[in-house]
Amino acid sequence: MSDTPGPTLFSRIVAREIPATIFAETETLIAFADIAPKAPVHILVVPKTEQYANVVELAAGDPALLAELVALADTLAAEHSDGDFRLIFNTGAGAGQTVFHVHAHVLAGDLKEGSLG
Ligand code: DGP
Repeated sequence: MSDTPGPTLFSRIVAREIPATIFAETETLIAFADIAPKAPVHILVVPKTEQYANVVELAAGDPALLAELVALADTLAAEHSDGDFRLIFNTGAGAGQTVFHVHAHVLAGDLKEGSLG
């Protein structure tokens, strides 16, 4: 969480300090299963750097990395579903963001009732 000192939860997954089902890893990104899936395919795609808290900061600070993230989301959706997917960036606590290390929810298949990431 943002006010917890030290590495973010997702940095701890990158460091393999917290186990996760990892689907892809590049020099800059990691993708793993969401612990509480809201659809048959629910993958988080996360920049390894924790310097960007949300997608607005990422877009301003490193648009090429944002483009890489979107391309990896597309690849994963093609691998794990029919290629169609939702890409959700909860931005701000009021919008449901709980981990302040930018991440995209890649959702494919029918959403669980009332769920949008
Ligand atoms: P958000 O609410 O947009 O900040 O999304 C955070 C997501 O992170 C949420 O859907 C649940 C997921 N999550 C929380 N803790 C863990 C964890 O320890 N492992 C994994 N794989 N996902 C987690």
